[in-house]
Amino acid sequence: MGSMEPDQKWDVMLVGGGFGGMYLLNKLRNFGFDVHLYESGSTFGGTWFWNCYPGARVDSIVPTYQFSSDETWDQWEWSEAYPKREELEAYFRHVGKLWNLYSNASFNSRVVSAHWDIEEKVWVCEISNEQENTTTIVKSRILLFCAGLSAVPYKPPFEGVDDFKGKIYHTSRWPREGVDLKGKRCGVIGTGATGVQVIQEVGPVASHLTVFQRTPNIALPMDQAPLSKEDNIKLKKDMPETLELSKATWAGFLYSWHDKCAMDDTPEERESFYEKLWERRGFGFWVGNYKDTTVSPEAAEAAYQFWRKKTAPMIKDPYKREKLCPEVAPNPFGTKRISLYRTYYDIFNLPTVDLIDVNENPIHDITENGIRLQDGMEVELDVLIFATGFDTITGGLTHVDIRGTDPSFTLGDKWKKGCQTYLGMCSNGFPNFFWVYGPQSPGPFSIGPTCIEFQGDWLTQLLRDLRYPEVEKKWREMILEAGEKGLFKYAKSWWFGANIPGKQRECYNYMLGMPEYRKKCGEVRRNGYEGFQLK
Ligand code: N01
Repeated sequence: MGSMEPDQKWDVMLVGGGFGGMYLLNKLRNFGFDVHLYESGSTFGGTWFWNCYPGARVDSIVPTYQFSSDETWDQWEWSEAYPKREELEAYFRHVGKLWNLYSNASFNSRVVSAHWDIEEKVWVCEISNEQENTTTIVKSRILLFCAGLSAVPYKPPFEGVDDFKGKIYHTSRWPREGVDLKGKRCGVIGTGATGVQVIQEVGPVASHLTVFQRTPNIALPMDQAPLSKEDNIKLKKDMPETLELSKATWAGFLYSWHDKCAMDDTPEERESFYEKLWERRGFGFWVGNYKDTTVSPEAAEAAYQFWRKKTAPMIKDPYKREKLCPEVAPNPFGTKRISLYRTYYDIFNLPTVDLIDVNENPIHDITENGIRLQDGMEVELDVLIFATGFDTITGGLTHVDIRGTDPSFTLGDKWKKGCQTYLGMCSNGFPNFFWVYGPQSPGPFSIGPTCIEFQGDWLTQLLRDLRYPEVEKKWREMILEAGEKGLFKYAKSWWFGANIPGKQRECYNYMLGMPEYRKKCGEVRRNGYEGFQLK
């Protein structure tokens, strides 16, 4: 156990400094909570801090992918419809300063355990600072995790990893100072959203790139566009409607499923509808498609074959074409995370880029020179990049030693046979413990900030509504502390309950004077009658 921060006990402790942590820190502090945020990275950003691989950029369009409160977007300009992570980091710095969040946040601080103290009714949390090699113990009445969906990278346990003489990087732990890949023989395992982005960047600079694909990505063209000053003015002008619309749509995008089923239209009508969607680019061909696209096998197949017809001609080599756009859909269209590409398919036309289907020829092991495949072929590499994703959704909670009222098991143990939550924000047996943008929430099926702000507002209201006993406790502590001062406590007076036999002897009065009392009551009123609730 590490050292205990003297008298450090928060009302609310936030874990994670991305959209969720920042939003809740600002919100809860404004409502008078004594709140502090712990982030394992060295600044705000969350997933955008950690995922600093080449080519990382958001694939949700910016009017929706940002905080909604006026002051945050009013003073900020985006340079592209889908900004790079560097721009997102600058945005988080802007909001961190604007909301003055830095003073209530500790960085390089990873929460490694959180145990509920049944006697004291607090969470006792161990925080590790890997840079300084220290651990600290902090207590908090409420624990609120904002670790997101992608906190814990996944690296498949290939044999021989330690033998490799070259460099190995996981995209989510990419060195912040960057890596020079020019002239290097690179291998990328994984073709998810991250794989697509990293392949687009590595392909043109590497002397050779080998992509190890298990499942082809059904990627759609990104409707990227530079945003001028005028575009930003228009975005701001439209913001109130944009926010209204994104609250009303299925995933928080600015479009929703079409109100028809695919087979309600004739083949010609369908073709013309698909063409229109395709022209718009972006995720429209997914979540703006016929409403039964992810429900009806015929609808999914029709969408897939249209996608294939558009995509296949981009790839010259017939082998790569069939691997990237197979005749038989790898999954029903739209049922696995679709990505947005800029140059992904063109990259495979470079003579220096190879594609290996690991279903056909699986990775056997990693050798000192590279990757050995099942058939004995060895792909020699200088750099091996794992774009193999995360222990997604639950990892951010289950990889922390979180123990509730029964200390014999962790939250991860509880969920081994299936995830159990209420409203996707809390789990029975773990009191005063919540999370946003996590298991059993709309998380991955929504634009991050849209879901986070809704859950953040809901939880803030819950904490405000339920904290009445806490304000009462604090008021009592303050009254008793003031009563201890001076000599009043020595007098046998009714002020201190001394006149009634058996009555509790304590201070029954506010002793700091009327001006202070007026000030305090004014403060409570200004904070929305903090601590009051009418039934
Ligand atoms: O991870 P993934 P990701 N052998 O799990 C493959 C968000 N995101 O980091 O598909 C060979 O999607 C695996 O193969 P398969 C977004 O929500 C957003 O790409 O399982 N291959 C897959 O191809 C996204 O969905 C943005 O068959 C192996 C890949 O590794 C989520 O993060 C950008 C393997 C992992 O893909 C995760 O995306 C990036 C093995 N043993 C990410 N094990 C933007 O906003 C795994 N794979 C842009």
